[in-house]
Amino acid sequence: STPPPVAAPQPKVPSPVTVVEQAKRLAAWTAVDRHVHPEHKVIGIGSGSTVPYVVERIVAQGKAVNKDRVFIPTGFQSKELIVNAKLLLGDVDQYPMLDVTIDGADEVDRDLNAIKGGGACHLREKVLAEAADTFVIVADYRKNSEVLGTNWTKGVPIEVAPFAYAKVLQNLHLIGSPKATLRMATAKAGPVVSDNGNFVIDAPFPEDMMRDPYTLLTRIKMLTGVVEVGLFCHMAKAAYFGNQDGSVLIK
Ligand code: ABF
Repeated sequence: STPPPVAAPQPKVPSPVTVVEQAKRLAAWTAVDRHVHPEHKVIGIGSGSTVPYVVERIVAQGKAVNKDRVFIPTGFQSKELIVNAKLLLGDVDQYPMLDVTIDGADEVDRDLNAIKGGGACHLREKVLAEAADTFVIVADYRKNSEVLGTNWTKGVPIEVAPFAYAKVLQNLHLIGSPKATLRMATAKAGPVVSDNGNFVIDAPFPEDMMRDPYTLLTRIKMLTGVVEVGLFCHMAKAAYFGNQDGSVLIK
């Protein structure tokens, strides 16, 4: 008797997670291909879940080019990434001038202003962004918007000196963020502590204030006790967003 027909293998329908991961990878690879050139010797590596794909693509450029480079991390996670990829680790106090920094973001607006700090690394991220000749953002399609605060609704991340947090919170309430709160790890574990030993406040502001992020940034930064604000204004040279359909949007 003839054996029953065997079903042909079906292409896997990608799960939403796979689509998002693929979008992150596309953005990261495209940004590395366009901005990390063989003559670049000091490279800033940001934080978050998109940045591993940046490192992956840099490693693919080969040992011959990478052996003469030094990589500066924005925090513990990126330090691990650099070390695990067997790339040379450096610090920004040794290398205060970077050729290029590539980092993720929580949201990017039409003028390339960004909210960063969802991972509580924005102080070091801002130092490396500012220190670089070229600062580039990589993200998936969910991070792209016209006005900050549209997709990222948790608020502006603000790193504060621990002993000043209550006063900063009070002042944030007064300047337009009545829902500003201290970021907690868990109720039991207490507040999130940054790599610099500081606390983080998340401060949502109304849309009219988010439409002028630079003015908002300067107002928040004036509050005593604020160490750094997760609003990156006029810093990025370009932003790359991986799309669901496999294309990349470049802003
Ligand atoms: C860092 O990682 C942060 O400033 C931002 O909070 C986050 C973005 O991460 P992901 O790539 O996981 O979206 O860059």
